Amino acid sequence: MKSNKLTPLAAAAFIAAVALQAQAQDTKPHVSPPEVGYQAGTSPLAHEPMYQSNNPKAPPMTQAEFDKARKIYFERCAGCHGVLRKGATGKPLTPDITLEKGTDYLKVFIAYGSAAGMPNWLTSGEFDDKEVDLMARYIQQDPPQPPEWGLAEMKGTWKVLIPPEKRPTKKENHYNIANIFSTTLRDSGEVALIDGDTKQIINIVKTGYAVHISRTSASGRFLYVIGRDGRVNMIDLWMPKPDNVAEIRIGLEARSVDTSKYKGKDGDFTDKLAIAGAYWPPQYVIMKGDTLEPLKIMGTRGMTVDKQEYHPEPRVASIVASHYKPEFIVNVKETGKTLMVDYSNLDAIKVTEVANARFLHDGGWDSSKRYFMVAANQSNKVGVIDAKEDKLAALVDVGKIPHPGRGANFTHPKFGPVWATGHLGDETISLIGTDPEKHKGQAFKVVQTLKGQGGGNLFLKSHPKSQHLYVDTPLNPDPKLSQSVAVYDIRNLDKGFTVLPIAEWAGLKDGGAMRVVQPEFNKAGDEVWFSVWSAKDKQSALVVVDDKTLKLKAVIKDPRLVTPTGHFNIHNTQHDVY
Ligand code: DHE
Repeated sequence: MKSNKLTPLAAAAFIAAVALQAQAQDTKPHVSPPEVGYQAGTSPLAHEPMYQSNNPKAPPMTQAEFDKARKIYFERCAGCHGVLRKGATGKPLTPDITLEKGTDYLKVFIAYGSAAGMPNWLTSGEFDDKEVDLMARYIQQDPPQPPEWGLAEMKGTWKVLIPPEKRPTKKENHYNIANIFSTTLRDSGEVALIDGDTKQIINIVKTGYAVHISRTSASGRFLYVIGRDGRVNMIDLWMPKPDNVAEIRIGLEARSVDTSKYKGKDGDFTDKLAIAGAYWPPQYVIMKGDTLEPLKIMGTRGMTVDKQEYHPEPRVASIVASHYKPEFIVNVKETGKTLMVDYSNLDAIKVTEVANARFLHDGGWDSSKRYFMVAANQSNKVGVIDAKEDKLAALVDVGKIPHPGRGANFTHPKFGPVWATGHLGDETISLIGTDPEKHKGQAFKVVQTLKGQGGGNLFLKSHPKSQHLYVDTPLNPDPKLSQSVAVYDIRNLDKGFTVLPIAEWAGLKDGGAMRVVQPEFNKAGDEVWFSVWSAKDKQSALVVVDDKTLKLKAVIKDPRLVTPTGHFNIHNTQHDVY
């Protein structure tokens, strides 16, 4: 943006700070630049009014300054430092710590960043001198708390657009529903429903702000989509033109949604319940599966798994529905706990709290669907949750900042069934054995580590009918890597990988960043879809690859495909095929 000068006092403090850092031997970055960029996304809380409390010890701020700083904080800082500044990926920034450091010292860190991963906001041109000063003063004030969001607020946003009795009684369209893709259009707050057979857009459906993921109901008829603003949309795929039938806002900021999938001796919960997890307030909500009526809200505030310290804002990360029991598996990020939530009696709800590891994020089932493999990303571990026994089967050390999405399952030629994760912080792919019966020696151990194109991986995928493993690297700073994917031949993993130039194949004239993100198979398992993700004002596309030949099969371009990122094939999402 502007000038990058510091006052002499601040410059002196900078030198002192660097010396102090070296002394503290904290010079090894523990957060990579791609990770910082990824975490430091805008929070919808930036637009929530919050109360300013006056701490007499903190440097003075006018209301206008405070409001401006608060907005910047929620746009740039909250993702790493937390809503209440108690620390997450970034360090805690509560007044007990910041007041002691003082404005000049804090300005240095904000301006120049730190070796531990704090971005250099001034020298990168993102902030000017005034903004650095503003933020240094702001983080010495008491953190303002966003409002709570209870049943009354939820009900105030709850809309049943088409009641269950007015919905189709049979499928009223000719689409092959099982092969529809729901593609996230991140910055337009929509999903594109795309016919996987014809590659035509069926409908663009309005959803929440910066929409995040889509999940399918157990029957495959309904699609549930969550926005970062906590809005859940329910889409009926039986309608002549599939569209929203219900919506609700379950919190002020959220990332995860799923639906009940258990059918067995303890009941048939097919399509009966939905669940969504919030970042703020820290809570999850169980809803009626057909209308999204909120039934039960459960808070996640509590003690951390390791130091057993109170955490005021443990965010709900991935949620999956168990196939073994009427349970949702809810992973809580900051406390590092996996909650096995028995939904069979919501009036006497039973939650088994499994100690896992801190900073739980994303994950997926192993091929038997008994073990849920979840990344504890800042702990560099994958926790293995046994959904049959409701316990932690293992904690596996993997590479730096594992980020599996839902991961990838395939049969290793030597070690049998494995589940794979890539990493944001390094170029490796860890293959973890998942068969404790026939391959006991390898079960829940890293059996092989593949070398990939580079760090900045977000997602990887395979399919039971495929011989390939696809690995993206959208957050790698090198455009060559962020715009292509690596493909491994599962039968010959030692051979290395083939690079597919996906963004180049898209043939975009004005594509900008063109980050290639999230491989997703079609129902038949013979083609793989990728998003070519550019900025909102640039052209994006979807690229479809033939899995057998690894050749380009189709490019889907349409002005309505704004910032496509994740995509979810109905059949594969319904049956947890990945
Ligand atoms: Fe995601 C899954 C959180 C940024 C695309 N993301 C998830 C899940 C969580 C999460 C907790 C697991 C949901 C589940 O399984 O129930 N994501 C976050 C963040 O907190 C983070 C780091 C920062 C933010 O501000 O949101 C973040 N995510 C991103 C992106 O920038 C991505 C690449 C693009 C986008 O659309 O926003 C992105 N996240 C995804 C996708 C999935 C996901 C596509 C689902 C993967 C799957 O295969 O299921």
